Amino acid sequence: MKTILSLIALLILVGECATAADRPNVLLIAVDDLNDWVGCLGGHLQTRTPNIDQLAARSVLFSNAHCQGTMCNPSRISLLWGQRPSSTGFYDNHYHVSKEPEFLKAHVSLPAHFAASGYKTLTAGKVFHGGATLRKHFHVVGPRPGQWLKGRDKKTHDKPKGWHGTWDFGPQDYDESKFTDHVVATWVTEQLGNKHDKPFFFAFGFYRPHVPFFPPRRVYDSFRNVQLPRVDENDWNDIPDAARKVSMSNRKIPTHDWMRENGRWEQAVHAYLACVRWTDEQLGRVLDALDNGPHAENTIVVLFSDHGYHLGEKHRWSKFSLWERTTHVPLIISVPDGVKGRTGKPVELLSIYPTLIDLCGLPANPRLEGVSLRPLLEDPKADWEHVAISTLGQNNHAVRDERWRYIRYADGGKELYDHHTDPNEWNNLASESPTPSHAKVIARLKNYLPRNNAPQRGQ
Ligand SMILES: [Ca+2]
Ligand SMILES: [Ca+2]
Repeated sequence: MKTILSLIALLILVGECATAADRPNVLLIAVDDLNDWVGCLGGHLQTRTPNIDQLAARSVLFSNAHCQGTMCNPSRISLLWGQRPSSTGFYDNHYHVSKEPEFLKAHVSLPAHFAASGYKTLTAGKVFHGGATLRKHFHVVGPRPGQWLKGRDKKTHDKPKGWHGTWDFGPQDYDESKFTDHVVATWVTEQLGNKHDKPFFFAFGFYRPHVPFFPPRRVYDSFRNVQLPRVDENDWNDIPDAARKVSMSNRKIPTHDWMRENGRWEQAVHAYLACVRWTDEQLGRVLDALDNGPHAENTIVVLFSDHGYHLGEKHRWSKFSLWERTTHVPLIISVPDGVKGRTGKPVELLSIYPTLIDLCGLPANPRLEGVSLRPLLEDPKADWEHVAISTLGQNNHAVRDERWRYIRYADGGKELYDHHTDPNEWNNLASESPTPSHAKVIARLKNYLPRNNAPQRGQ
């Protein structure tokens, strides 16, 4: 009897191993602060991203994807733990999960979920913001060389005092192989060329185009006569006070007036475009390694940015807003032998966690607040009843559907934009007394506002 039980146990074990071995690998690629200045999204006519575009061509491209937190830390916590900022209470960059042992005990991160399901987990570069808890989530931790290379990067030195230390932009002249994203990409390519004894969950992140916008001079010089984004001089006349407050609170970032008065707008746009191009080159190295390596046929690839970015649009810079320019992100998912296409249905980065465990056949996590994107991966034209919600600070939210953006601030301030007629969000249709049809849109979208309203952690 004992022998039979041992045999059954062995068969179950063999069965489980066979199942785990058959599961696809996952390559999750984060790009920091990349807006829709990507060829396949058409955000800037001069942007050059052939590698992102090639990945999109063999994937499903989500052209109406949005972040949940509107800066690095809350966005990445939301994505990696599968909950909204209004549930996690992580709304800002200064306070990380590593300071919350109870949160870490009570919630399972995306990589930890894969590790618990028999996957080998690897990481490099910027995936978590901060990263103090990396070893709890990944078996193998590669290089994380930092946002910039102190001692090598050449500062421009003419920025006002009080700006965040990373705020700088301009070409750099040292050896390209020393640039942080090159170092990360090199390590990733080596890992992708290796055989692994288990399926892998591999999450890595590029630092550019986050500030400092420091690309190699070769790449910088390949752009000429850059075009500036369009701005409506009177844009702020119809926005509520709360919008001014949340988007211009002291973030130690340049004002648009400073950029213009000091003649630096064009240089910053130029450097950002060059950083996007440089990052795309590094992505190309990684995708070549995947395509030419042993995992080409059995790896799900996901590429996303943690939030968008303003380069003067709506008279402001950086992230930290509830407007399209901040919330809209590239999101591309490639499934082996999967459907290729493009969808404009509103989707959230929050869906990455449930989608990946769905595609890989892993157990559900009841804490997740997002929905799996599998229906759209199988048919990009499938019916889709969901909206995308973004949050900035406690109880300020934006709701995006296929056509509209509705913003509701904690003090009751409102904005409504019609993307069919106003893709730049210049005309606030909720400013005074909305028309009956606009009031109807607001009433409908209001229903999607999150029910949770967690206090900010770390206060
Ligand atoms: Ca970021
Ligand atoms: Ca306006």
